[in-house]
Amino acid sequence: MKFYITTPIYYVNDIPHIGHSYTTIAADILARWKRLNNYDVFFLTGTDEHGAKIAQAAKEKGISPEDLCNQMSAKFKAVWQLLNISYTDFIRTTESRHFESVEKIVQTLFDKGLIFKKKYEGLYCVGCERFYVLKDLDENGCCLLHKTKPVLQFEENYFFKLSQFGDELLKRITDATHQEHIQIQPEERKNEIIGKLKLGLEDVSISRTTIEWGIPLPFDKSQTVYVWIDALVNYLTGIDFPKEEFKKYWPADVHLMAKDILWFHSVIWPAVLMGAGIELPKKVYSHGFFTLNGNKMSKSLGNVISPEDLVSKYGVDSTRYLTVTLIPFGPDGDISWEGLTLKYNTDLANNLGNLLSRTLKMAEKNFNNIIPQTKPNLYLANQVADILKDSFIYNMENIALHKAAENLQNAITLVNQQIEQDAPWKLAKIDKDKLAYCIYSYLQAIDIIAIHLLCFMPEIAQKIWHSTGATGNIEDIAKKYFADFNIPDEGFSVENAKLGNPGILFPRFP
Ligand code: ME8
Repeated sequence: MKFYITTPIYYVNDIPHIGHSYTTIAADILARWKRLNNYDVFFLTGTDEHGAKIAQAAKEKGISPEDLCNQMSAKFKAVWQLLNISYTDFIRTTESRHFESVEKIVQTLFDKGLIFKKKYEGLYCVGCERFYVLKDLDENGCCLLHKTKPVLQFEENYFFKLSQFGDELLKRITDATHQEHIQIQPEERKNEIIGKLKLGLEDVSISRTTIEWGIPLPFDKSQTVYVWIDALVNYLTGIDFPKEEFKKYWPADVHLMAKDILWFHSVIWPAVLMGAGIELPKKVYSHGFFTLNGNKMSKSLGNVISPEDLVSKYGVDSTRYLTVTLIPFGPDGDISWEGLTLKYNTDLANNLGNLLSRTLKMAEKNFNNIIPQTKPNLYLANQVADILKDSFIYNMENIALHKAAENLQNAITLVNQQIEQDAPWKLAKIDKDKLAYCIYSYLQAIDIIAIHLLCFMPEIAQKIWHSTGATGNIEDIAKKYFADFNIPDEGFSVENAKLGNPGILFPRFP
Protein backbone atom coordinates (compact mmCIF):
# COMPACT_ATOMS: atom_id res chain seq x y z
CA MET A 1 0.00 0.00 0.00
CA LYS A 2 1.11 3.55 -0.69
CA PHE A 3 1.15 6.61 1.54
CA TYR A 4 1.70 10.07 0.13
CA ILE A 5 2.38 12.88 2.60
CA THR A 6 3.31 16.48 1.91
CA THR A 7 4.45 19.58 3.79
CA PRO A 8 3.82 23.08 2.46
CA ILE A 9 6.55 24.30 0.18
CA TYR A 10 8.13 27.15 2.11
CA TYR A 11 8.72 30.68 0.85
CA VAL A 12 12.36 31.40 0.27
CA ASN A 13 12.18 34.97 1.54
CA ASP A 14 12.64 33.70 5.10
CA ILE A 15 15.23 31.47 6.71
CA PRO A 16 13.95 28.13 8.02
CA HIS A 17 12.68 28.62 11.57
CA ILE A 18 11.06 26.43 14.15
CA GLY A 19 7.61 26.99 12.55
CA HIS A 20 8.76 25.37 9.33
CA SER A 21 10.53 22.59 11.19
CA TYR A 22 7.40 21.93 13.24
CA THR A 23 5.44 20.81 10.17
CA THR A 24 8.38 19.10 8.52
CA ILE A 25 9.42 17.06 11.57
CA ALA A 26 5.78 16.04 12.09
CA ALA A 27 5.53 14.91 8.47
CA ASP A 28 8.81 13.03 8.82
CA ILE A 29 7.58 11.22 11.92
CA LEU A 30 4.42 10.19 10.07
CA ALA A 31 6.39 9.12 7.00
CA ARG A 32 8.71 7.01 9.13
CA TRP A 33 5.74 5.58 10.99
CA LYS A 34 4.08 4.48 7.78
CA ARG A 35 7.33 2.99 6.48
CA LEU A 36 7.57 0.94 9.66
CA ASN A 37 4.06 -0.21 8.87
CA ASN A 38 5.26 -1.46 5.52
CA TYR A 39 3.75 1.29 3.36
CA ASP A 40 5.39 2.47 0.18
CA VAL A 41 5.83 6.08 1.34
CA PHE A 42 6.32 9.18 -0.78
CA PHE A 43 7.18 12.20 1.35
CA LEU A 44 7.37 15.53 -0.48
CA THR A 45 8.66 18.87 0.74
CA GLY A 46 10.29 21.80 -1.02
CA THR A 47 10.39 25.53 -1.62
CA ASP A 48 7.94 28.03 -3.10
CA GLU A 49 10.06 30.29 -5.24
CA HIS A 50 7.86 32.52 -7.41
CA GLY A 51 5.75 35.62 -6.86
CA ALA A 52 5.93 39.21 -5.71
CA LYS A 53 7.20 38.40 -2.24
CA ILE A 54 10.27 36.58 -3.51
CA ALA A 55 10.98 39.16 -6.24
CA GLN A 56 10.75 41.89 -3.59
CA ALA A 57 13.01 40.04 -1.12
CA ALA A 58 15.64 39.54 -3.83
CA LYS A 59 15.49 43.22 -4.76
CA GLU A 60 15.96 44.25 -1.13
CA LYS A 61 19.06 42.05 -0.93
CA GLY A 62 20.35 43.38 -4.23
CA ILE A 63 20.54 39.93 -5.80
CA SER A 64 18.60 38.21 -8.58
CA PRO A 65 15.54 36.14 -7.68
CA GLU A 66 17.39 33.09 -9.09
CA ASP A 67 20.30 33.65 -6.70
CA LEU A 68 17.99 34.16 -3.74
CA CYS A 69 16.10 30.95 -4.56
CA ASN A 70 19.32 28.95 -4.97
CA GLN A 71 20.74 30.22 -1.70
CA MET A 72 17.60 29.79 0.33
CA SER A 73 16.46 26.43 -1.01
CA ALA A 74 19.96 25.17 -0.16
CA LYS A 75 19.45 26.48 3.40
CA PHE A 76 16.16 24.60 3.74
CA LYS A 77 17.78 21.43 2.43
CA ALA A 78 20.67 21.79 4.88
CA VAL A 79 18.33 22.20 7.83
CA TRP A 80 16.27 19.18 6.80
CA GLN A 81 19.46 17.17 6.56
CA LEU A 82 20.48 18.34 10.03
CA LEU A 83 17.11 17.26 11.40
CA ASN A 84 17.32 13.87 9.68
CA ILE A 85 14.25 14.52 7.53
CA SER A 86 13.70 11.49 5.32
CA TYR A 87 11.93 13.20 2.40
CA THR A 88 11.57 11.31 -0.85
CA ASP A 89 11.85 14.43 -2.97
CA PHE A 90 12.48 18.13 -2.51
CA ILE A 91 10.67 20.20 -5.09
CA ARG A 92 11.55 23.71 -6.19
CA THR A 93 8.89 25.55 -8.14
CA THR A 94 11.52 27.08 -10.44
CA GLU A 95 12.38 23.64 -11.85
CA SER A 96 11.36 22.95 -15.45
CA ARG A 97 9.40 19.83 -14.46
CA HIS A 98 7.14 22.13 -12.44
CA PHE A 99 6.56 24.56 -15.32
CA GLU A 100 5.30 21.66 -17.40
CA SER A 101 2.86 20.48 -14.80
CA VAL A 102 1.50 23.95 -13.96
CA GLU A 103 1.01 24.67 -17.67
CA LYS A 104 -0.88 21.41 -18.05
CA ILE A 105 -3.26 22.23 -15.17
CA VAL A 106 -4.08 25.79 -16.21
CA GLN A 107 -4.42 24.82 -19.86
CA THR A 108 -6.85 22.03 -18.88
CA LEU A 109 -8.95 24.46 -16.84
CA PHE A 110 -8.88 26.94 -19.73
CA ASP A 111 -9.92 24.28 -22.28
CA LYS A 112 -12.81 23.30 -20.03
CA GLY A 113 -14.09 26.87 -20.01
CA LEU A 114 -13.33 27.36 -16.33
CA ILE A 115 -11.08 30.37 -16.88
CA PHE A 116 -12.21 33.80 -18.05
CA LYS A 117 -10.76 37.31 -18.27
CA LYS A 118 -11.99 40.11 -16.05
CA LYS A 119 -10.96 43.60 -14.92
CA TYR A 120 -10.33 43.59 -11.21
CA GLU A 121 -9.54 46.05 -8.49
CA GLY A 122 -8.47 44.65 -5.14
CA LEU A 123 -6.37 44.96 -2.03
CA TYR A 124 -3.32 42.73 -2.35
CA CYS A 125 -1.20 41.63 0.62
CA VAL A 126 2.23 40.66 -0.67
CA GLY A 127 3.03 38.85 2.61
CA CYS A 128 0.07 36.51 2.08
CA GLU A 129 0.24 36.70 -1.71
CA ARG A 130 -3.51 37.17 -1.90
CA PHE A 131 -6.30 39.67 -2.43
CA TYR A 132 -8.47 40.68 0.50
CA VAL A 133 -11.80 42.45 0.81
CA LEU A 134 -12.22 45.12 3.51
CA LYS A 135 -14.11 42.86 5.89
CA ASP A 136 -11.11 40.51 6.05
CA LEU A 137 -8.87 43.29 7.43
CA ASP A 138 -8.53 44.78 10.92
CA GLU A 139 -9.91 48.17 12.01
CA ASN A 140 -6.86 49.93 10.55
CA GLY A 141 -7.30 48.21 7.21
CA CYS A 142 -4.29 45.93 7.85
CA CYS A 143 -3.86 42.24 7.11
CA LEU A 144 -4.46 40.22 10.28
CA LEU A 145 -1.35 38.12 9.80
CA HIS A 146 1.20 40.66 8.64
CA LYS A 147 -0.23 43.84 10.21
CA THR A 148 0.56 45.74 7.01
CA LYS A 149 -1.79 47.60 4.67
CA PRO A 150 -2.54 45.67 1.49
CA VAL A 151 -1.87 47.63 -1.71
CA LEU A 152 -4.70 48.60 -4.04
CA GLN A 153 -4.13 46.94 -7.38
CA PHE A 154 -5.98 47.24 -10.63
CA GLU A 155 -5.45 44.53 -13.22
CA GLU A 156 -7.12 42.66 -16.03
CA ASN A 157 -6.56 39.07 -14.95
CA TYR A 158 -7.71 35.61 -15.74
CA PHE A 159 -10.14 34.20 -13.23
CA PHE A 160 -10.96 30.65 -12.21
CA LYS A 161 -14.67 29.89 -11.77
CA LEU A 162 -14.30 28.87 -8.13
CA SER A 163 -17.92 29.84 -7.40
CA GLN A 164 -19.12 26.82 -9.41
CA PHE A 165 -17.54 24.37 -7.01
CA GLY A 166 -18.85 25.46 -3.61
CA ASP A 167 -21.83 23.08 -3.37
CA GLU A 168 -19.96 20.03 -4.59
CA LEU A 169 -17.06 20.77 -2.30
CA LEU A 170 -19.38 21.15 0.68
CA LYS A 171 -20.79 17.70 -0.10
CA ARG A 172 -17.38 16.12 -0.33
CA ILE A 173 -16.22 17.71 2.91
CA THR A 174 -19.32 16.92 4.95
CA ASP A 175 -20.32 13.51 3.60
CA ALA A 176 -17.89 10.90 4.92
CA THR A 177 -19.48 8.26 2.68
CA HIS A 178 -18.81 10.24 -0.50
CA GLN A 179 -16.49 8.30 -2.79
CA GLU A 180 -14.21 11.29 -2.96
CA HIS A 181 -14.64 12.48 0.59
CA ILE A 182 -12.00 15.00 1.63
CA GLN A 183 -11.34 14.91 5.34
CA ILE A 184 -10.41 18.18 6.98
CA GLN A 185 -8.88 17.95 10.42
CA PRO A 186 -9.04 19.00 13.20
CA GLU A 187 -12.84 19.18 13.52
CA GLU A 188 -12.99 22.86 14.61
CA ARG A 189 -11.03 23.95 11.57
CA LYS A 190 -13.26 21.87 9.33
CA ASN A 191 -16.27 23.66 10.80
CA GLU A 192 -14.71 27.05 10.09
CA ILE A 193 -14.20 26.05 6.47
CA ILE A 194 -17.76 24.73 6.18
CA GLY A 195 -19.09 27.98 7.67
CA LYS A 196 -17.21 30.04 5.09
CA LEU A 197 -18.21 27.75 2.25
CA LYS A 198 -21.86 28.18 3.15
CA LEU A 199 -21.50 31.93 2.60
CA GLY A 200 -20.70 31.17 -1.04
CA LEU A 201 -17.51 31.37 -3.06
CA GLU A 202 -16.27 34.08 -5.34
CA ASP A 203 -14.24 33.43 -8.48
CA VAL A 204 -10.51 33.92 -7.96
CA SER A 205 -7.82 35.55 -10.00
CA ILE A 206 -5.29 33.00 -11.20
CA SER A 207 -2.89 35.25 -13.07
CA ARG A 208 -0.95 38.46 -12.58
CA THR A 209 0.03 41.04 -15.16
CA THR A 210 2.58 42.88 -13.04
CA ILE A 211 4.60 39.99 -11.65
CA GLU A 212 7.26 38.77 -14.03
CA TRP A 213 8.83 36.31 -11.58
CA GLY A 214 6.52 33.42 -12.28
CA ILE A 215 5.36 30.85 -14.79
CA PRO A 216 3.87 32.40 -17.97
CA LEU A 217 0.27 31.44 -18.67
CA PRO A 218 0.36 28.98 -21.56
CA PHE A 219 -2.55 30.69 -23.34
CA ASP A 220 -1.41 34.30 -22.71
CA LYS A 221 2.30 34.68 -22.16
CA SER A 222 1.90 38.33 -21.13
CA GLN A 223 0.69 37.17 -17.72
CA THR A 224 2.12 34.83 -15.09
CA VAL A 225 0.32 32.18 -13.08
CA TYR A 226 -0.78 33.39 -9.64
CA VAL A 227 1.78 32.11 -7.14
CA TRP A 228 -0.72 30.13 -5.06
CA ILE A 229 -1.95 28.13 -8.06
CA ASP A 230 1.68 27.61 -9.06
CA ALA A 231 2.53 26.47 -5.51
CA LEU A 232 -0.36 24.05 -4.97
CA VAL A 233 0.39 22.19 -8.18
CA ASN A 234 3.75 21.16 -6.66
CA TYR A 235 1.91 18.28 -4.99
CA LEU A 236 1.32 16.82 -8.45
CA THR A 237 4.67 17.74 -9.98
CA GLY A 238 6.53 16.01 -7.15
CA ILE A 239 5.08 12.66 -8.11
CA ASP A 240 5.67 13.02 -11.84
CA PHE A 241 2.50 14.69 -13.12
CA PRO A 242 1.58 15.08 -15.99
CA LYS A 243 2.94 11.59 -16.64
CA GLU A 244 0.36 8.92 -15.87
CA GLU A 245 2.80 7.52 -13.29
CA PHE A 246 1.67 10.20 -10.85
CA LYS A 247 -1.31 7.95 -10.08
CA LYS A 248 1.00 5.55 -8.29
CA TYR A 249 0.91 7.95 -5.33
CA TRP A 250 -2.02 10.25 -6.04
CA PRO A 251 -4.37 11.05 -4.30
CA ALA A 252 -2.31 12.50 -1.47
CA ASP A 253 -3.07 10.79 1.83
CA VAL A 254 -2.22 13.84 3.94
CA HIS A 255 -1.46 17.44 3.14
CA LEU A 256 0.02 18.80 6.36
CA MET A 257 0.26 22.54 7.17
CA ALA A 258 -0.73 25.19 9.70
CA LYS A 259 -4.06 26.97 9.81
CA ASP A 260 -2.73 30.06 7.97
CA ILE A 261 -2.98 28.27 4.64
CA LEU A 262 -5.83 25.86 5.25
CA TRP A 263 -8.22 27.79 3.01
CA PHE A 264 -5.95 27.35 0.01
CA HIS A 265 -5.59 23.64 0.66
CA SER A 266 -9.14 22.78 1.57
CA VAL A 267 -11.04 25.01 -0.87
CA ILE A 268 -8.98 26.43 -3.75
CA TRP A 269 -6.88 23.30 -4.30
CA PRO A 270 -9.76 20.78 -4.31
CA ALA A 271 -11.75 23.06 -6.64
CA VAL A 272 -8.82 23.29 -9.07
CA LEU A 273 -8.48 19.51 -8.97
CA MET A 274 -12.20 18.97 -9.52
CA GLY A 275 -12.04 21.39 -12.43
CA ALA A 276 -9.11 19.51 -13.94
CA GLY A 277 -10.82 16.14 -13.38
CA ILE A 278 -8.29 14.88 -10.84
CA GLU A 279 -9.12 13.04 -7.62
CA LEU A 280 -9.11 15.01 -4.37
CA PRO A 281 -6.57 14.53 -1.58
CA LYS A 282 -7.86 12.28 1.18
CA LYS A 283 -6.93 14.41 4.14
CA VAL A 284 -5.96 17.99 4.81
CA TYR A 285 -4.61 18.41 8.32
CA SER A 286 -3.93 21.83 9.76
CA HIS A 287 -1.99 22.02 13.00
CA GLY A 288 -1.86 25.08 15.21
CA PHE A 289 0.31 28.13 15.04
CA PHE A 290 2.66 28.62 17.90
CA THR A 291 3.82 31.81 19.45
CA LEU A 292 7.03 32.40 21.36
CA ASN A 293 6.58 33.74 24.89
CA GLY A 294 3.16 34.95 23.81
CA ASN A 295 4.43 36.80 20.71
CA LYS A 296 4.25 35.96 17.03
CA MET A 297 7.70 34.86 15.94
CA SER A 298 9.03 37.36 13.46
CA LYS A 299 12.31 38.56 12.10
CA SER A 300 11.41 42.16 12.91
CA LEU A 301 10.70 41.33 16.57
CA GLY A 302 14.00 39.46 16.63
CA ASN A 303 12.48 36.52 18.47
CA VAL A 304 12.86 33.74 15.95
CA ILE A 305 14.08 30.37 17.24
CA SER A 306 16.00 28.51 14.58
CA PRO A 307 16.17 24.72 14.39
CA GLU A 308 19.97 25.08 14.62
CA ASP A 309 19.60 26.86 17.99
CA LEU A 310 17.58 23.94 19.29
CA VAL A 311 19.93 21.32 17.91
CA SER A 312 22.96 22.96 19.45
CA LYS A 313 21.28 22.93 22.84
CA TYR A 314 19.39 19.62 22.84
CA GLY A 315 20.84 17.54 20.00
CA VAL A 316 19.04 16.41 16.85
CA ASP A 317 16.68 13.75 18.14
CA SER A 318 15.68 15.63 21.26
CA THR A 319 14.93 18.65 19.06
CA ARG A 320 12.68 16.48 16.90
CA TYR A 321 10.90 15.14 19.96
CA LEU A 322 10.50 18.47 21.74
CA THR A 323 9.39 20.39 18.66
CA VAL A 324 6.39 18.18 18.01
CA THR A 325 5.40 17.40 21.58
CA LEU A 326 5.71 20.69 23.39
CA ILE A 327 2.20 21.82 22.49
CA PRO A 328 -0.75 19.59 21.64
CA PHE A 329 -0.75 18.83 17.94
CA GLY A 330 -3.75 20.65 16.44
CA PRO A 331 -4.54 23.77 18.48
CA ASP A 332 -2.43 26.93 18.74
CA GLY A 333 0.06 27.07 21.58
CA ASP A 334 2.86 29.04 23.13
CA ILE A 335 6.45 27.88 23.49
CA SER A 336 9.41 29.15 25.44
CA TRP A 337 12.98 28.05 26.15
CA GLU A 338 11.97 27.35 29.75
CA GLY A 339 9.13 25.11 28.57
CA LEU A 340 11.41 23.25 26.17
CA THR A 341 14.03 22.62 28.85
CA LEU A 342 11.44 21.52 31.38
CA LYS A 343 9.99 19.01 28.93
CA TYR A 344 13.47 17.81 27.99
CA ASN A 345 14.39 17.22 31.62
CA THR A 346 11.08 15.57 32.49
CA ASP A 347 10.53 13.28 29.51
CA LEU A 348 14.02 12.65 28.26
CA ALA A 349 16.61 13.13 31.00
CA ASN A 350 14.57 12.01 34.02
CA ASN A 351 12.28 9.40 32.50
CA LEU A 352 13.80 7.75 29.41
CA GLY A 353 17.46 8.58 30.12
CA ASN A 354 17.19 7.46 33.73
CA LEU A 355 15.53 4.17 32.79
CA LEU A 356 18.28 3.28 30.39
CA SER A 357 21.23 4.43 32.45
CA ARG A 358 20.12 2.78 35.70
CA THR A 359 19.41 -0.52 33.91
CA LEU A 360 22.76 -0.52 32.14
CA LYS A 361 24.63 0.50 35.28
CA MET A 362 23.14 -2.38 37.25
CA ALA A 363 24.05 -4.83 34.51
CA GLU A 364 27.57 -3.45 34.35
CA LYS A 365 28.12 -3.56 38.07
CA ASN A 366 26.63 -6.99 38.69
CA PHE A 367 26.99 -8.90 35.45
CA ASN A 368 29.96 -7.37 33.70
CA ASN A 369 27.89 -5.90 30.86
CA ILE A 370 26.59 -9.29 29.79
CA ILE A 371 22.90 -10.16 29.74
CA PRO A 372 22.69 -12.57 32.65
CA GLN A 373 21.45 -16.13 32.42
CA THR A 374 17.96 -16.40 33.76
CA LYS A 375 14.54 -17.71 32.87
CA PRO A 376 13.60 -15.64 29.78
CA ASN A 377 10.65 -13.48 30.73
CA LEU A 378 8.58 -10.96 28.89
CA TYR A 379 6.07 -9.96 31.52
CA LEU A 380 7.17 -6.31 31.55
CA ALA A 381 7.74 -6.17 27.78
CA ASN A 382 4.21 -7.49 27.31
CA GLN A 383 2.77 -4.88 29.63
CA VAL A 384 4.57 -2.14 27.73
CA ALA A 385 3.47 -3.63 24.40
CA ASP A 386 -0.13 -3.75 25.62
CA ILE A 387 -0.11 -0.13 26.75
CA LEU A 388 1.20 0.93 23.37
CA LYS A 389 -0.60 -1.47 21.07
CA ASP A 390 -3.88 0.38 20.90
CA SER A 391 -3.22 3.86 22.19
CA PHE A 392 0.05 4.65 20.43
CA ILE A 393 -1.12 3.30 17.12
CA TYR A 394 -4.49 5.05 17.35
CA ASN A 395 -2.79 8.35 18.12
CA MET A 396 -0.22 8.01 15.34
CA GLU A 397 -2.95 7.18 12.84
CA ASN A 398 -4.91 10.22 14.02
CA ILE A 399 -1.89 12.52 13.87
CA ALA A 400 -2.11 13.16 17.61
CA LEU A 401 1.66 13.12 17.92
CA HIS A 402 1.79 14.66 21.39
CA LYS A 403 -0.56 11.94 22.65
CA ALA A 404 1.48 9.16 21.06
CA ALA A 405 4.54 10.60 22.83
CA GLU A 406 2.55 10.70 26.06
CA ASN A 407 1.74 6.99 25.60
CA LEU A 408 5.44 6.33 25.27
CA GLN A 409 6.19 8.31 28.40
CA ASN A 410 3.55 6.32 30.29
CA ALA A 411 5.19 3.09 29.17
CA ILE A 412 8.60 4.35 30.31
CA THR A 413 7.14 5.43 33.65
CA LEU A 414 5.65 1.98 34.10
CA VAL A 415 9.06 0.35 33.78
CA ASN A 416 10.66 2.92 36.09
CA GLN A 417 7.96 2.21 38.67
CA GLN A 418 8.57 -1.51 38.38
CA ILE A 419 12.25 -0.88 39.06
CA GLU A 420 11.36 1.11 42.18
CA GLN A 421 9.14 -1.73 43.30
CA ASP A 422 11.76 -4.44 42.65
CA ALA A 423 14.49 -2.37 44.31
CA PRO A 424 17.23 -4.21 42.40
CA TRP A 425 19.94 -2.37 44.38
CA LYS A 426 18.76 -4.41 47.39
CA LEU A 427 18.52 -7.62 45.35
CA ALA A 428 22.17 -7.19 44.34
CA LYS A 429 23.09 -8.00 47.92
CA ILE A 430 20.62 -10.77 48.65
CA ASP A 431 19.35 -12.50 45.52
CA LYS A 432 21.49 -12.38 42.38
CA ASP A 433 19.16 -14.77 40.50
CA LYS A 434 16.19 -12.54 41.08
CA LEU A 435 18.31 -9.55 40.05
CA ALA A 436 19.23 -11.29 36.79
CA TYR A 437 15.57 -12.00 36.17
CA CYS A 438 14.60 -8.36 36.78
CA ILE A 439 17.32 -6.85 34.63
CA TYR A 440 16.40 -9.20 31.84
CA SER A 441 12.80 -8.03 32.05
CA TYR A 442 13.79 -4.33 31.97
CA LEU A 443 15.95 -4.85 28.89
CA GLN A 444 13.09 -6.53 27.02
CA ALA A 445 10.73 -3.70 27.93
CA ILE A 446 13.26 -1.07 26.83
CA ASP A 447 13.51 -2.80 23.44
CA ILE A 448 9.77 -2.42 22.89
CA ILE A 449 10.04 1.25 23.84
CA ALA A 450 12.92 1.73 21.37
CA ILE A 451 10.85 0.20 18.57
CA HIS A 452 8.08 2.75 19.18
CA LEU A 453 10.52 5.62 19.63
CA LEU A 454 12.13 4.99 16.26
CA CYS A 455 9.99 7.37 14.19
CA PHE A 456 10.42 10.23 16.69
CA MET A 457 14.11 9.71 17.53
CA PRO A 458 15.69 7.51 14.85
CA GLU A 459 19.32 7.82 16.02
CA ILE A 460 18.64 7.57 19.75
CA ALA A 461 16.34 4.58 19.26
CA GLN A 462 19.17 2.83 17.38
CA LYS A 463 21.62 3.63 20.16
CA ILE A 464 19.25 2.30 22.78
CA TRP A 465 18.69 -0.85 20.72
CA HIS A 466 22.42 -1.52 20.52
CA SER A 467 23.00 -0.74 24.17
CA THR A 468 20.50 -3.36 25.36
CA GLY A 469 22.28 -6.04 23.36
CA ALA A 470 19.32 -6.45 20.99
CA THR A 471 20.20 -8.20 17.78
CA GLY A 472 19.30 -7.37 14.20
CA ASN A 473 18.54 -4.11 12.49
CA ILE A 474 15.98 -2.20 14.58
CA GLU A 475 14.08 -0.98 11.51
CA ASP A 476 13.65 -4.48 10.12
CA ILE A 477 12.63 -5.81 13.52
CA ALA A 478 10.18 -2.93 14.04
CA LYS A 479 8.58 -3.59 10.64
CA LYS A 480 8.11 -7.20 11.59
CA TYR A 481 6.81 -6.29 15.01
CA PHE A 482 4.20 -3.85 13.69
CA ALA A 483 3.01 -6.48 11.21
CA ASP A 484 2.15 -9.14 13.82
CA PHE A 485 2.98 -7.75 17.28
CA ASN A 486 4.88 -10.87 18.03
CA ILE A 487 7.79 -10.73 20.48
CA PRO A 488 10.09 -13.77 20.21
CA ASP A 489 9.96 -16.00 23.34
CA GLU A 490 13.42 -14.96 24.50
CA GLY A 491 12.74 -11.30 23.71
CA PHE A 492 14.93 -9.15 21.46
CA SER A 493 17.92 -8.98 23.83
CA VAL A 494 19.05 -12.52 24.50
CA GLU A 495 21.07 -14.18 27.24
CA ASN A 496 24.83 -13.71 27.12
CA ALA A 497 24.63 -10.85 24.62
CA LYS A 498 27.00 -8.00 25.34
CA LEU A 499 25.50 -4.69 26.41
CA GLY A 500 26.70 -1.49 24.78
CA ASN A 501 27.57 1.85 26.27
CA PRO A 502 25.57 4.63 24.62
CA GLY A 503 27.16 7.34 26.80
CA ILE A 504 24.91 9.95 28.38
CA LEU A 505 22.08 10.32 25.90
CA PHE A 506 20.28 13.13 27.69
CA PRO A 507 22.50 15.30 29.90
CA ARG A 508 20.22 17.03 32.40
CA PHE A 509 19.93 20.84 32.31
CA PRO A 510 20.05 22.81 35.54
O1 ME8 B 1 2.60 29.73 3.19
N1 ME8 B 1 3.62 27.80 13.84
O2 ME8 B 1 4.85 29.27 2.96
P1 ME8 B 1 5.42 29.73 4.37
C1 ME8 B 1 3.35 26.67 13.18
N2 ME8 B 1 4.60 29.03 0.37
N3 ME8 B 1 3.68 26.47 11.88
C2 ME8 B 1 4.32 27.44 11.23
C3 ME8 B 1 4.66 28.65 11.88
C4 ME8 B 1 4.29 28.81 13.26
N4 ME8 B 1 4.57 29.90 13.96
N5 ME8 B 1 5.29 29.43 10.98
C5 ME8 B 1 5.36 28.72 9.80
C6 ME8 B 1 3.57 29.39 2.52
N6 ME8 B 1 4.78 27.52 9.96
C7 ME8 B 1 3.39 28.92 1.09
C8 ME8 B 1 2.88 27.50 1.11
S1 ME8 B 1 2.06 25.26 -0.07
C9 ME8 B 1 1.46 24.85 -1.57
C10 ME8 B 1 2.56 26.93 -0.21
C11 ME8 B 1 4.69 26.47 8.91
O3 ME8 B 1 6.91 29.72 4.20
C12 ME8 B 1 3.27 25.98 8.72
O4 ME8 B 1 3.30 24.73 8.08
O5 ME8 B 1 4.79 30.97 4.83
C13 ME8 B 1 2.69 27.00 7.77
O6 ME8 B 1 1.51 26.57 7.15
C14 ME8 B 1 3.86 27.15 6.81
O7 ME8 B 1 5.04 27.05 7.67
C15 ME8 B 1 3.86 28.44 6.04
O8 ME8 B 1 5.06 28.51 5.32
